[in-house]
Amino acid sequence: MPRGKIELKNYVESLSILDADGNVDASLEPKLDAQELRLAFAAMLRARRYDERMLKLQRQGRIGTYGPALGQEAASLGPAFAIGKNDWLVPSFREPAAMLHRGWPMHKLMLWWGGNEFGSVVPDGVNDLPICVPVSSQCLYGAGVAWGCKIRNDGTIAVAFTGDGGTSEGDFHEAMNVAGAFKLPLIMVVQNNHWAISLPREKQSASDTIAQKALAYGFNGIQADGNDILSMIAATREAADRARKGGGPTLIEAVTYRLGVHTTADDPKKYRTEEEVECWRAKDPLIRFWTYLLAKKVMDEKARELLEEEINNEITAAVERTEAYEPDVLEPFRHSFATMPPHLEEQMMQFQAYLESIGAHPGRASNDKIETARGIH
Ligand SMILES: Cc1ncc(C[n+]2csc(CCOP(=O)(O)OP(=O)(O)O)c2C)c(N)n1
Ligand SMILES: [Mg+2]
Repeated sequence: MPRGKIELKNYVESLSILDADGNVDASLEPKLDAQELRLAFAAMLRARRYDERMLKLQRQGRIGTYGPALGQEAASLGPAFAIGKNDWLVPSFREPAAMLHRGWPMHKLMLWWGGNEFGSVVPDGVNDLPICVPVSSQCLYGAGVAWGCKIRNDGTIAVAFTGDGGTSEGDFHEAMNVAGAFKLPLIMVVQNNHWAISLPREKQSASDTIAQKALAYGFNGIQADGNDILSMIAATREAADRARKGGGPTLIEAVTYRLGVHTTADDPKKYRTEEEVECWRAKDPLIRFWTYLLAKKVMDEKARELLEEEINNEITAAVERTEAYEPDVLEPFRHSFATMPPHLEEQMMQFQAYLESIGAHPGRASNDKIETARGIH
């Protein structure tokens, strides 16, 4: 065989519908009625205010380390908004907008960040996996869930989230490979927020785009403006339609920016400039969407005020509920087994005796706590 050329399908699409000033490209505008538009804005605002409060709670020592999602509300909400209740969502930890929209009560997310494993108990009727921190593990869970959807053949699909840093992990590539080879109904959303802690996107990968990684695995990739909720909804709808029709997976690269710290344990001033942050602050997804809604006369300032008040009340009630929860240091013993093995029970008793000897909160040494926790709705 002489030397030749193997032609490759070698492009990815890009999509931007609302520009940085909130002007819409009407030819690409997804179909959303006024109620849906209001709902999407409310969900983004709710996530933003939740995020702000969480940062304050952390600074006050009332929760543990927190990883803000400031500026990534559209990238995370769009996919959740575009899929159905029976579809599956596999979040990482920067998707509060998606999770709150899917039906996670706010206090559950707060419990999670407070270090309480009951924040991982999925609410009844919500087809999500809990918050998951190991970078890129979400990709394999997503592929597995999507495989389940395919076997069940019930028309459902899975959406999994990871970050730009996540694309350097083996898990991402294994998941992409199996998703392509098995034509799984998976939407792999990569929130390219330009940073993986202190590592910039350009040092993460030599690829021009993250979206193009899909091509090597035999499926579609699209680079969507992740700070534009309309682009994220449109790109996900298209990918979901394809997946439901048996057309296989899609990789959506959501181009966004982590406006805040990586987590509260991080100081980004050490590795990035204020000018860069300011440049992205001007592309704030909430401001853009709000400008669009005002121009469309779908909402006005009065409606916004009411919404702000409603959200503020919800957050305050969620904080109260979270803080009313009495921590029990014996919970880790009870968490791993439905029925505690005798050796673990013995260790728990010893630990309880120790706690009592030092006058610490002894917890309750019974095995019914998990059931009680399932009652946390
Ligand atoms: C397997 C694994 N390695 C390392 C970490 C520590 N860690 C947490 S987040 C993070 C960076 C992830 O970057 P990216 O995927 O871009 O997501 P982002 O934090 O920007 O949302 C790292 C290295 C981890 N959680 N899991
Ligand atoms: Mg990142």
